[in-house]
Amino acid sequence: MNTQTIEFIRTVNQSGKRPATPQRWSVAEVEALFKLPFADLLFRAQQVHRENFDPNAVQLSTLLSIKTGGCSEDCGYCPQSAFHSTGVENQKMLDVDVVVAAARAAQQSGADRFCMGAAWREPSEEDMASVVEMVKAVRGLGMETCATLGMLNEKQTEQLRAAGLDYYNHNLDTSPEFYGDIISTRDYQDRLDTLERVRKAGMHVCSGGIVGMGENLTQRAGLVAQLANLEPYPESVPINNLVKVEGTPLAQTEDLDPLDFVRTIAVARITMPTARVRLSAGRQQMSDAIQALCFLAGANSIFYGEQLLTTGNPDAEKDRALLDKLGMYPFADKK
Ligand code: SAM
Ligand code: DTB
Ligand code: SF4
Repeated sequence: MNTQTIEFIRTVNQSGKRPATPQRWSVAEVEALFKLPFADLLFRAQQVHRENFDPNAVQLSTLLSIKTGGCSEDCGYCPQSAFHSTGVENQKMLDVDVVVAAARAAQQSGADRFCMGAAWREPSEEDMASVVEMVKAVRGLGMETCATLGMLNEKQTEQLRAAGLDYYNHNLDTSPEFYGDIISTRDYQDRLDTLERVRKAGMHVCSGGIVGMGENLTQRAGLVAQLANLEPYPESVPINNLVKVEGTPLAQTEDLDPLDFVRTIAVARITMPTARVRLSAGRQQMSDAIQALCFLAGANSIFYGEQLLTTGNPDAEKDRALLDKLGMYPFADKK
């Protein structure tokens, strides 16, 4: 690494706050962060984290699949794609009262954000009518609302905003260079366009990606650079570790070294200082020690509850025990 890059990294985000002129990150600079000695990387990430957040507080977000399976996209990682035989069935959309009951249960168990996910390329007009009702009802419980429904047009982003949707999740998933190896039914620009419409409508952006799909380091850095260079960068950044599902094209992918997953969290924290960085899919397969390192690296949000969309997640009791063991607590009950 040349001295200029090291100096650059050293001075990065010293002010700690979302800069007036957003920091632009080249892929090479992000890659240089990934290559720092582990202790230096974690130290810097922890510094940035402490400048911006209570380092012991974690946000708990519960996911619910409101429409499962049968998706017309061919995302290579996804058990819900109709292109893959994974045993996930094409189900109809849940009724509004079922969704509200699940949100209430999540709230009682300590979640403060509720995210509704649908296996759609994009919602239809009829779908939107139900989702709008769901968002209004969940908002009415006093929870933060999030939805992930695929691509949206301008009218749909406005409908969701008017219904009270706080966050829209739409992941870039990987770098532009690797994207074509994973998905062929939509392109990168489609994702960016939806994110722009979400912003324009005034909603918060939740966007991240998946690591462990066989991408190389430059491609992993490319994903983080794309996210960090969005203007402004997302308020919420889920970092998923690929959950390998039998029947998907990525089922046999080699495991990512868990320490490289931790590095990804740290680099996301350094490049997006004020974002909620979510330690997302893949926690069920992770040891407590790796999760603890992720928190040290700046993760401050998790999916909470025993199910992600179609795959498992640690159960709530286990997570509460882990947080207790680490002296951590939900954002909502700051000690
Ligand atoms: N269909 C919508 C879309 O793709 O935007 C919303 C639901 S989709 C399941 C939401 C996100 O889940 C994907 O963008 C991807 O990042 C993540 N995801 C899906 N399958 C995954 C897997 N096997 N492992 C990790 N993350 C996964
Ligand atoms: C995100 O980044 N990860 C969540 C949420 N946003 C929608 C989804 C993870 C899905 C993991 C595979 C499954 O359970 O189907
Ligand atoms: Fe469909 Fe979303 Fe799965 Fe892709 S990630 S196949 S768009 S549900």
